[in-house]
Amino acid sequence: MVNTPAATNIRKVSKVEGLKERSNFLREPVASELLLDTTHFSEDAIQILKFHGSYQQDNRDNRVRGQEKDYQFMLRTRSPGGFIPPELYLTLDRLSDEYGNHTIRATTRQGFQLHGVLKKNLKATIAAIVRSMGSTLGACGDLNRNVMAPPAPFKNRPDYQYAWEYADNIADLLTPQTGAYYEIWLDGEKVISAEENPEVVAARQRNGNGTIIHDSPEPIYGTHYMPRKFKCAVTVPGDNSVDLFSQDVSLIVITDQGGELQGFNVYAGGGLGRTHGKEETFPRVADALGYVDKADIYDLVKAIVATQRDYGDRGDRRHARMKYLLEDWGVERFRTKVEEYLGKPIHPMKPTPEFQFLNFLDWHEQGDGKWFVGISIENGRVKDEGEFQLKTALREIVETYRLPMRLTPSQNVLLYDIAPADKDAIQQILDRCGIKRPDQIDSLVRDSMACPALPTCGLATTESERVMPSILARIRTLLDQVGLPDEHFIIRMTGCPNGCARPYLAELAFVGTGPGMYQVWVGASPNQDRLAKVYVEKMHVDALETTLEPVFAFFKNARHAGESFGDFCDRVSVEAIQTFAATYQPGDFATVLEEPASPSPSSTKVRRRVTVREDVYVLLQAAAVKQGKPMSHLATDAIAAYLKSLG
Ligand code: SRM
Ligand code: SF4
Repeated sequence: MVNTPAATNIRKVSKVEGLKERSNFLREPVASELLLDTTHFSEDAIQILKFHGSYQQDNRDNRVRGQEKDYQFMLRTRSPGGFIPPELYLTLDRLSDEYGNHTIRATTRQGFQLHGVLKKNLKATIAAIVRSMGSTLGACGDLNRNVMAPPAPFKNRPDYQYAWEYADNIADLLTPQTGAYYEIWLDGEKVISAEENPEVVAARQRNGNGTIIHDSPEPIYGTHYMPRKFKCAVTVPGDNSVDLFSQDVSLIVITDQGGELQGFNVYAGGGLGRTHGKEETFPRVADALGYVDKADIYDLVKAIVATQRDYGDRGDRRHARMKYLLEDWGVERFRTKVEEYLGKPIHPMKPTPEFQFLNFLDWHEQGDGKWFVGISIENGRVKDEGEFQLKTALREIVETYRLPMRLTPSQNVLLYDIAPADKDAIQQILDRCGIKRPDQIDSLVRDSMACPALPTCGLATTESERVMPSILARIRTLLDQVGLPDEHFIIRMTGCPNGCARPYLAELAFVGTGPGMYQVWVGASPNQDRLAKVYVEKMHVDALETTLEPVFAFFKNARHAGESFGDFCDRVSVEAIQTFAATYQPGDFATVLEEPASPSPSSTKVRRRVTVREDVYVLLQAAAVKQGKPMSHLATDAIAAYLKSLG
């Protein structure tokens, strides 16, 4: 039995710990304040309201000095694996018009958000979601958040089936057990959407060496819930559509040759949030923890939760995510503690293929004769605007064909279970409503993400979603000018350093630092298994072209054949790019460029520029790609050899 540190670990606890303790398991002060005829909740109630899946916000575009803020609420669904039944989608669509801002937003964790709901309409909105087989319970707050899983509805892939099944089960295992949610929003009526798996029910009660808090309405969480938000994903070998290295816990389904589930590889301690200027906060990729048999998976998850619950930092919320426990302890000590709660050793990881970024867009046969279609949604915003009528299209399709959907971790939507006979009609609706097919969308746009930021997010320091389209268009123009047409890489943007669009795992990212200002990050891998690094601390949005032109010119000049932008930046190093940019003159991309990162053996410190004719440049470029050498090396060697031949 693990000797839990409950009292010893809690030195001076943060204010939120007291609020959780006094909330009577998430009831107060929300329940009382909801009855008041006010536009907003108190600061204390706001913290507890988050556990119910709602954030108090104000429309920051409408702030007027001396006047009350334009208070409104954001609601977020808890949708494991991004599953949205047709009834729920149609309800969300209706609610967004009746009570919200007429848009629905697919999030980076496979949920939907409504924005702009007034306090007086909160109860009706949440009740309608729950009655349509949805939930917002635990979508925010210090507990397990929406569990992610690959969205592709492959019916002939047992590994994918297991990933969804276990995403659902882990979500159920870690759902808060308090009756507060149903009491407050549904007057006590407990609406059950699906029977819980009996194994999950049994696992929740089972006491593995101190994982359970006895006689508590919350056997897994206890009175104080988690020290901070907690995020899990379940995926299959090779599929990194869930950004598994950014999660507190990621489970990888391991099957035998016959497709039978054997167990799970487990990664732990990922997380992205940070604060500018505070070096002690940082993004972190998850460590490999080990492999467990399928029979132990729920106890393993409980053991990890108990470790973070009992040893996570409850004094400083900036240091409270589980990634800091992993960082401070090291993975060995963390694993030993988890094994104590589990009561048995964790085995070495099973070998798996490399993980890849997958977006599942466009039409695919799903393995049982039916089809799914992946629709790219710019920054996840489902709306009707001008000729672009996505909200209308989705409503019409779901209403007519009663199709379920899965939201993707890249803010997109997959409609599935489409009968072959309905395919053409559905594509016609999409075409009529101006919805572009994935190959008609610039690939930079298609695979990019931006967080909502202004005007709804209270933590935004600058724009994100609203400026991303113009930023991507400018980057495309620049790439064309530099001579990198059709180049594709992953670009993400956030309005502050919290990392909601997972920028630190993008090949190129912009992280808001203040009005119109961004930190620029480069060098994460195209498959999101390596973190990016800061290239420029502060870039004004107007300086986008002057900041990126040298980087793209260097990339064009010195990349290896087929090398992606992120891999290139990582290989040559941020410092080398900075050195290169320091002497770069605008327009230099049309000349033979120097490469300070890896000088040829014969080079000296003094470097000079030589301009060549365009046709020679094109030949040089082709030869450089073929030989996998920087053009500067090739040109130097060729000129040296020629001059030598002259005697
Ligand atoms: Fe986030 C806070 C939006 C995914 C890290 N996030 C917020 C809030 C609620 C702002 C607030 O606290 O007042 C944002 C609401 C904006 C709005 O107007 O809607 C917000 N986060 C989002 C969403 C909607 C962004 C999106 O573009 O889709 C995502 C909702 C996901 C969901 O369905 O649950 C969202 N947030 C993420 C992710 C990515 C992920 O989970 O895969 C991260 C980074 C991963 C991680 O957690 O480490 C993320 N959000 C944060 C943080 C920093 C946490 C930290 O460890 O420091 C905050 C601030 C906080 O918690 O104090 C935050
Ligand atoms: Fe808000 Fe920052 Fe998250 Fe963007 S990254 S939604 S600005 S908290």
